[in-house]
Amino acid sequence: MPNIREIAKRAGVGIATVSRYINNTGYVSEEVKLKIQKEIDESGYTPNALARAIFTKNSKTLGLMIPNITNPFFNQMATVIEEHANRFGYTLFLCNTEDNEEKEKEYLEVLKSHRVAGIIASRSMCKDEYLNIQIPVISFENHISSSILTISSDNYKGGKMAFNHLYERGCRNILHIKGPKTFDATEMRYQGFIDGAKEKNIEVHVIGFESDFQVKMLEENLNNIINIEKYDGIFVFNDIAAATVMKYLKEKGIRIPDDIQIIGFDNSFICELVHPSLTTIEQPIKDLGALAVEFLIDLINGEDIVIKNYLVETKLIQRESTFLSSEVM
Ligand code: XLF
Repeated sequence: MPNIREIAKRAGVGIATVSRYINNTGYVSEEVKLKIQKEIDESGYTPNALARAIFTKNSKTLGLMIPNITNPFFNQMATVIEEHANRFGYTLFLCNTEDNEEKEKEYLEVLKSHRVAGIIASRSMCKDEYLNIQIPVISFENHISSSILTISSDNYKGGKMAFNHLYERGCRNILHIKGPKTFDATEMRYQGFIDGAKEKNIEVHVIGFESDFQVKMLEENLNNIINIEKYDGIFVFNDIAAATVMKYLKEKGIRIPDDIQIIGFDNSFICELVHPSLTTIEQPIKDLGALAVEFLIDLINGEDIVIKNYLVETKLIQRESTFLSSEVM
């Protein structure tokens, strides 16, 4: 396969002219364009993306660190981000970090070597690695530093909303299954939830899951919950974990919502797929994804944006898992 140097030689022009033509970055006469295109067509030359990145200083690719691609919320979010990035002429490198520090570090090196124009780091487990990076970065959820913009849902308010909903539905014996301590978002949900309970003078019980990977949740966490049947309401830190808890409850013969009402967090597509359908706190996935891409592209373009924590509103979506069966149509 010929390279750009050979194309330039065959067309009788300089490498810079071929680059200007390929990348559309400056004037090339119509006559020269035809000559270059003829050589490209005849030789089967395809410009290498990396070479193009070196020439133009913008590879038009973004790196997306996703912590768990098997979680429906994150696969929906990756789709939104990809679509939105494409609209701006960018393509995506998808890195599934599995909340693993080493994996994320390795991916970061790969993204640097491919000269991505910017990175969206979600739920980062290796914050220090981003501190002196020369590439624009946006963080989703886990706060990295005061010089990196963070986007997340208003998880605190969402957690409080979840408590208030269970309370309004008549639950008084409530369990919160919280997320791992390393997830800023679920720590905020937990805070909001227990503050809501304090305001109503209700004592709630809390247990923690160590990951949001379905198989691990089943194996490592659920069997440790003692006397789950004594609760009448459960708030689970995200939808995928809530679906797992629902399966566990059903296997024990516990009826949802008649015996236990349950609420998740995300409003991912599984809420409508499980039975009964799952009440949840919605994270506006489309807005979050679009915002992350737009802020990142602004940074790449050198625009002056305020670096802070951007919170996006959450909202209660009530479904059958908190309806008493007599109320279900
Ligand atoms: O990191 C949090 C925990 O799980 C994230 O927003 C999610 O809710 C996605 O399911």
